Amino acid sequence: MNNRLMQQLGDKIKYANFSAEDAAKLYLSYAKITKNYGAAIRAVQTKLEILDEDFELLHEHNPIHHMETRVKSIESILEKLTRKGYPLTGQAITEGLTDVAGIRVICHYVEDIYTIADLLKRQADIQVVKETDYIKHPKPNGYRSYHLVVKVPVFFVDGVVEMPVEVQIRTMAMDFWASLEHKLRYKSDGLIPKFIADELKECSETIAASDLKMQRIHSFLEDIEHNLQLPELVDETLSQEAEREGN
Ligand code: 0O2
Repeated sequence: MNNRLMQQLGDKIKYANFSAEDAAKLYLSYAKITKNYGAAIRAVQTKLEILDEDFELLHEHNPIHHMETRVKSIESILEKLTRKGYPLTGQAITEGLTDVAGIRVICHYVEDIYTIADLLKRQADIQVVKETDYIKHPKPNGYRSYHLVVKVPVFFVDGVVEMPVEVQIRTMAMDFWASLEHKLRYKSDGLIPKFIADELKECSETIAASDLKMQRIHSFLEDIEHNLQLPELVDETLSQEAEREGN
């Protein structure tokens, strides 16, 4: 039985002092973890979908382009527990990690990120555990995103549990950058050559500048729509803006 479970956990898990019995226990915990954290993801995702729909009705604009969700893989959980010096147990996962459940919210514009974050944070049953603004304060490598860890109540058969969910909110452009950087880091075992790292950083800055320009154009178009001005005026003002910026 234990050997079969060990096999199911896969060859990737090669930790010293990790017995077949530990593996079997963890495997059983992981099945429950997948179910419970999956439920927490659905609870937060539904909130976000409702906010997006309601915002669209009120403002004729969907702040959310799309969402991606995942329960952290068992390999990734074991790697993180080991890195943090926690025991490889189900209890350590639920008590020590806050990113087992993850939702990535991809927005159209930078302003949408803050709109969605604020609307989620102000909900009475949402408890903000951690908030990091990597947009106002990008990481040294150029990573930009808005991170929230929230706790949401999930009603199980045995009672209610406040479950943590990590919500990463970013624009499509920021997501494009982060995906490539993640892939590069993964392929190069974390050691990205300096010239590539420099180029990535430059790309991140270009992307941030483009995000701001797109935001300005979008806000401008919204103003026009609300003020019902003539299309010729739109062209004129857009070209004036471009001239001012030397494009
Ligand atoms: P995965 O596979 O995406 O889940 P910790 O979570 O304890 O390591 P902290 O400070 O809470 O530390 O984490 P932070 O900085 O908020 O980052 C958590 C997640 O954000 C990461 O999860 C990544 O998904 C993403 N992230 C953070 N920094 C970068 C970065 O420089 N590049 C990219 N592409 N993504 C980043 P994991 O667990 O690393 O990976």
